Amino acid sequence: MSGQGERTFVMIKPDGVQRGVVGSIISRFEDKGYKMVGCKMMDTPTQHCEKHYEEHKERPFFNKLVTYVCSGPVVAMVWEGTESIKGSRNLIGATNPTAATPGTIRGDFAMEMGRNLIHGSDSTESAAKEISHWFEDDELSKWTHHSKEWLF
Ligand code: RTP
Ligand code: MG
Repeated sequence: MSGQGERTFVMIKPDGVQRGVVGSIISRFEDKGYKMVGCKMMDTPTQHCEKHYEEHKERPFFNKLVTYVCSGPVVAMVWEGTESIKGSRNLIGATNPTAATPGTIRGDFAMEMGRNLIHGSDSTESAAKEISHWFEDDELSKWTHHSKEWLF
């Protein structure tokens, strides 16, 4: 943890980039009050993606998932704020967009499990692991709101 609150890893998957909703998704996180401390677009090497989703490697959907996430550039981000891990998962919504509540990102922007737009860390342990898997320390900013400690 650093700055105000905890850090979480969020990734806009290739369908989010292809559909041009990167800005809309980032706005949801800014509107919530979270602070972006890292952001980069990248073409994900297969091995890097497999490592990210290693907890699912025995699942039947694993290969399809990796192919999907490696099918185009993603936007990898780190967001900071009070209970940002849990809060981001709430903003993102249920894994299956059909079940995701309207008002959540998946509920508003997605239709299918295999195209569910966005990833968010699911625990303190996975956030720490994923942040260091996707970002070098010097890619994360320590910026602060100037003279606005009251601002969330
Ligand atoms: P994510 O890790 O991407 O944030 O998604 P999540 O926590 O909501 O869901 P998780 O269980 O970790 O699953 C990872 C991703 O795998 C795809 N998936 N497909 N039955 C299926 O076909 C299936 N189940 C999961 C989804 O893209 C999901 O986000
Ligand atoms: Mg997950």
